[in-house]
Amino acid sequence: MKEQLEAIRVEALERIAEVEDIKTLQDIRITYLGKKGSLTSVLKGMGKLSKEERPVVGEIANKVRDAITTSLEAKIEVLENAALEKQLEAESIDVTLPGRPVKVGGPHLLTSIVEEIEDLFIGMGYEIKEGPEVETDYFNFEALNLPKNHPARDMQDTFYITNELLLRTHTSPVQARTMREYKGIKPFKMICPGKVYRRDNDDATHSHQFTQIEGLYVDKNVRMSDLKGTLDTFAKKMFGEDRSIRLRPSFFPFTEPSVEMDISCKVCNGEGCSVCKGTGWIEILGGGMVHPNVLEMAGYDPQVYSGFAFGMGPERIAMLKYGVNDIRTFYTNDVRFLKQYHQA
Ligand code: 2NL
Repeated sequence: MKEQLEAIRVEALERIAEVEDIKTLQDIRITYLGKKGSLTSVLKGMGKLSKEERPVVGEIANKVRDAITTSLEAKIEVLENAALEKQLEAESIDVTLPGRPVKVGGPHLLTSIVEEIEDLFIGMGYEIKEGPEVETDYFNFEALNLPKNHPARDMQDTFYITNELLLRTHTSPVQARTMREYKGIKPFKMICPGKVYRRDNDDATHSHQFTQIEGLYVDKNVRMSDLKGTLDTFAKKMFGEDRSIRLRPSFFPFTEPSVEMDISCKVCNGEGCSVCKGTGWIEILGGGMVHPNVLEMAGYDPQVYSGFAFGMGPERIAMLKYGVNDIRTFYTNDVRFLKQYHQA
């Protein structure tokens, strides 16, 4: 039996030494140490030995088992290390290779312009307000001093959904809602950017959907000179400190008096050129003092409060600032157009 055990030891260690893969190593463990393994079956025959021989053979058997186990574990470590080395080798990367370019998107030109205008007015203490694009007849017209059958309603051809519901034709209803929210007592400054809709045939200067930004300041003692100063600051920040503005009388149903603002043409500096059509001035926006009827309908006492309001088209601003000559390019989204205006 001692010879048998010794033979197992020699054979097992030899095979372990030769083995090249972990799977075969597991098989070897089972062959010798498993439940039906050769060492195990030798040990099972120990019952037949004499009392004196048993502990001697038992000790040898334990040593053989320990030797095989130790050898197996050492070999497993060797093989595992080798496998890891091989994997690291296979997965190595060349960090000196140039990277693949990643395509980065950016804001749409109109988004950039709207955000620039927002930042500018936030800097002057204005809050940004938004409202629904599907509006009621009341907030879109009635509350803005445009009662039913008012001739000025014909000026804006409207997309009606029902008799009372429509796609807003301007962002003014957001302002009417804000005045109501502030219950005729709170002074405030706000601007409201957003999409508006008009029934129109699209061409280079008209679109049935476009964006508008309106501003409103309501407080005690708000005056025309406040409007002029605010718009002057806006024009200079937006188009350059060397621009000047002028106000011309105009008409809007929701303001009285109403004005239109021009900036001096930056192409000819007021001399007159094709961009300003020889006048030296370019029309930018409209505004005025909030009509007392509008204040009153919103709950502000026109004897105590006054306000100014203005409205502009970001498309027009962007077209003037960047020399875009067709409003439709904002919506057809040709990437060759859009790409030119990514400020990374
Ligand atoms: C333009 C002119 C304007 C307003 C908008 C307004 C709003 C309220 C009260 C009074 Cl709630 N006015 N908005 C006033 C004057 C002109 O827009 O040319 N927009 C593109």
